[in-house]
Amino acid sequence: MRIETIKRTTRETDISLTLNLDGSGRRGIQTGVGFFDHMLELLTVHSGMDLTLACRGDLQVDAHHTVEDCGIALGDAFKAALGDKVGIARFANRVVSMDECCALVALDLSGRAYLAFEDRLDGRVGNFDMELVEEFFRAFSTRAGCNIYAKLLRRGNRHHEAEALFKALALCIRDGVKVISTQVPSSKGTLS
Ligand SMILES: [Mn+2]
Repeated sequence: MRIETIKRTTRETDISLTLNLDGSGRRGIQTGVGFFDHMLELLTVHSGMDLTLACRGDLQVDAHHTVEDCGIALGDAFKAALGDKVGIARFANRVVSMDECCALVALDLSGRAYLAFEDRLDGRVGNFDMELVEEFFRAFSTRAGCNIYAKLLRRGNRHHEAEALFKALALCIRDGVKVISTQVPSSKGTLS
């Protein structure tokens, strides 16, 4: 079973998270940041994972620690749940349009952490700073040990930009974690 539970407590956030890679989009997400909850729900639904996540963060400061630490916890759980990666598809890429916006994401579950995030997002949606989209992607890729390339092919409304990026990442995860063989998909024989 590719399931992992993480508890992570710091002076800035207190997180409980359970992730099932082979789920059906079931979710219970509460971070205290409405727009971020919306993005994590999209990520869950479109990836086909199950995710329960409760975070109590220092929102009196801002949403930065909450978003970053949820990315860390999700990345840790994802890496642990993926295990030895035997048989996974590993590579994925998706293009997702969202009204006037369009996002491209490529994913390699390589074991190496690298985020190439091509756009500078700014401004706010609700109490969510758009620059936190990149922070989340970076925290996730760093801790999951994966390579993510993300680019908005067409920009527009901030809500749509974030949504297109999260949906494209979700679909890449759906494709990348799929078990399609009995081999580790690497000429080195390992993706650890
Ligand atoms: Mn929306």
